[in-house]
Amino acid sequence: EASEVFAKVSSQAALEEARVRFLGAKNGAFREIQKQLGKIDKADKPQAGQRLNEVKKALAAALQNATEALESGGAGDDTPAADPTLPGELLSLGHIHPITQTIDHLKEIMGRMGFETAEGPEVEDPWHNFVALNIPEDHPARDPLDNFYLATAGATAGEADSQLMRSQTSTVQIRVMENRQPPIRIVSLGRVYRPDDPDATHFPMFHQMEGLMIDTHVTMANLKTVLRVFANNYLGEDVQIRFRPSFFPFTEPSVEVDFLWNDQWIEFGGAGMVDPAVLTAVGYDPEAVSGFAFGLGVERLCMRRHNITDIRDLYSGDMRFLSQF
Ligand code: FA5
Repeated sequence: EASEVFAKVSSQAALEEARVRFLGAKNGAFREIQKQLGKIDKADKPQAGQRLNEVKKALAAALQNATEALESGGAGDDTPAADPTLPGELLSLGHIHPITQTIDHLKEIMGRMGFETAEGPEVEDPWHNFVALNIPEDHPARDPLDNFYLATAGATAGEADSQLMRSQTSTVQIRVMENRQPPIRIVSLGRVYRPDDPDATHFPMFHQMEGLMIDTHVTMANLKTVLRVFANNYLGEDVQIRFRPSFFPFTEPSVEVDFLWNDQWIEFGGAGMVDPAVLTAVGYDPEAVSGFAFGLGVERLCMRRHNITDIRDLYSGDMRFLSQF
């Protein structure tokens, strides 16, 4: 009877009730039978004791089976394994990473100002990453310790035949100018790589938005206007930005651009007027055309807009963080 009842219970409470009824230490049915062992003839006792042990083992096994069946969701014989009337579980669909969303948004804003998008490879040669950008051989930016050079057979890191993960999207300026004639108005968004130690505002892989505009009368005033309109569109009308004099080998004059965030100036990009040496390197006439270029940190823009205070959160893969965007 006990085995039958154990096999049919459909809830923990019913199982516990049955356990107490049959196997309870005080008044369980099994205990009652055990008590009668004393009344049996001495000669029959060993056999009766053995039989009781067998029954006890069998009941323990039946109880164990019933417990497991309840835990695994199955229940007694007459209870269906699954309840078809319960609501289904929602499928959790993936969604677009905040940086990819930012890239789409930036392209859209720049597109409205007439900038089309251009692409370039992430594995580059020193010509596009340095030489054509007026970065001479002995410049510290080319140091193998400051770049991810590839271990290419037969090539020496930093030499003309070596390859590296691009350290800036300025490479795409060169690729576009090598293949097209002015007027040019492009942006290029993609990954860049530097062996920087990660902290709240640095990561060894990050994204830049490169901008390039070349025409007959492009001036610094155009550059400042485009960056200001961009910042107001993406970060809001009330964002404060400032331009600081700076130096890049491929622009002259050069500036760095900061936004104000929680009372601190944070640098979000570099920019300037394309250096005549660069225009010459790609076969343009610096007397006939001029232009500006800029390179902005996509993560820092995304962080400012969404109030993300640590860049590492973007790449932690933590769904609790990512699913907020
Ligand atoms: C450059 O990379 C220049 N190529 C920018 C440029 C383009 C200047 C065209 C003139 C003309 P810089 O190294 O300062 O400049 O990097 C630009 C931006 O990338 C920084 O302002 C910052 O926002 C972002 N950045 C740089 N290093 C990191 C990093 N490790 N992690 C996250 N963002 C970074």
